[in-house]
Amino acid sequence: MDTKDLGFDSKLIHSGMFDDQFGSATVPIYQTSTFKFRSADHGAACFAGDADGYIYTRLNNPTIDSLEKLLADLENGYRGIATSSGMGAVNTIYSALLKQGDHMISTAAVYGPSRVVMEKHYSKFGIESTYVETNDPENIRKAIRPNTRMLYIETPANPTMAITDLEAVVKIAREHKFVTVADNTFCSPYLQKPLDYGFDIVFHSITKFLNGHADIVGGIIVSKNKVFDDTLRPMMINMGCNMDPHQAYMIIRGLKTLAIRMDRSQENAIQIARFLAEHPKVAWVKYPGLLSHPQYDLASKQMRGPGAMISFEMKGGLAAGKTLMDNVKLCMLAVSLGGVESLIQHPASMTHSKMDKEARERCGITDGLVRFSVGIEDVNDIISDLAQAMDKV
Ligand code: LCS
Repeated sequence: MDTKDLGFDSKLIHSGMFDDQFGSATVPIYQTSTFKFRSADHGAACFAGDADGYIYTRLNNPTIDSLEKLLADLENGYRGIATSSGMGAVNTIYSALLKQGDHMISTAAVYGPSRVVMEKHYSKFGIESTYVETNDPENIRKAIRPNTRMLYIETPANPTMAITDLEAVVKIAREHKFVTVADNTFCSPYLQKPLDYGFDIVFHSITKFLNGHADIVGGIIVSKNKVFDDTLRPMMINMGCNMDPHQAYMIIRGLKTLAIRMDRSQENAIQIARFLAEHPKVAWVKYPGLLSHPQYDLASKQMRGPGAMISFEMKGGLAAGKTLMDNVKLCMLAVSLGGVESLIQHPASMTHSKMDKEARERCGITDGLVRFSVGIEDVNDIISDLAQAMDKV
């Protein structure tokens, strides 16, 4: 069945499926490291790319293929490349598309390790990078150098919730002919599809909303065309950051409920954001579904909904934030995000602690910032939990 024209929710159930010999209603788990060739000629043809056939799971595997096709359908792309983690996806992209002497422009408040690995490790190979507030496209123009080859954005950014205008930045990148990459982890393709705006590559930490159950670490890259896929895939294979087939199965299973999970966590998030915005101990709330978000209109234009991630600043700064986190009971004090369970964390001491304080504050990650990933629990229970923890502050 051609699934390309199905509605998004139908794709979640049917894309990537294939008929096995027993008529399995789910994608079977091919838990094997290697595949038998029918003959020497068949093996040779598989290696030459002239025969349908699998070789070795680091290169390809039917269960992983199924996930890759499913994500390509969801993102309206050419093909997916599954990786062992979101950082596996980040490193595949950096390594495959940048070379010595190249320069990359990126969102200032990008996920900490995506920046750290570039500044600490890729710099050793002569790759330069500049971090700007990409929520103002003019900052990108100002950062362009003759050797700029890539624009790498995260929107909404983790954890400032700053939004980058997909249409506007693609226009700049096209004028200057650099590759565009979007980290779509905070939205999932249910809420936002960067390839539809002309981006070349979109990727996710699959660990988050896509898998949705806090039990897998993984990543996925989707390219808009074969040329990018042909450049990225050998890098993933040769770096060895492939996914395991059992993980791929679990993610396919989790993806079936993506739409209903996103809808419920987003409904909860809207109510929680309003509760926080009115709370006397909260200095401000950044949530794309609140009119107070400086880019509310842009978010409404390019995102199908405001999502389930909220950032807020406690009036008492670091101490107040820590007291809040020490007192939540239902909401888990844990990093990661995008699961069915509500997770709360403190970026300055956790996800972004490896950034120096000055750079962190320059991109809006203040000491009192709290990041909240809203789950699908009963919203009244979440609000009661936050309220009792706020009382302790
Ligand atoms: N991109 C974003 C936006 C992320 O939030 C993360 C992980 C990654 C990439 C990397 O993915 P991973 O390798 O972990 O699958 N974010 C985390 C966070 O906010 N807390 O813990 C991990």
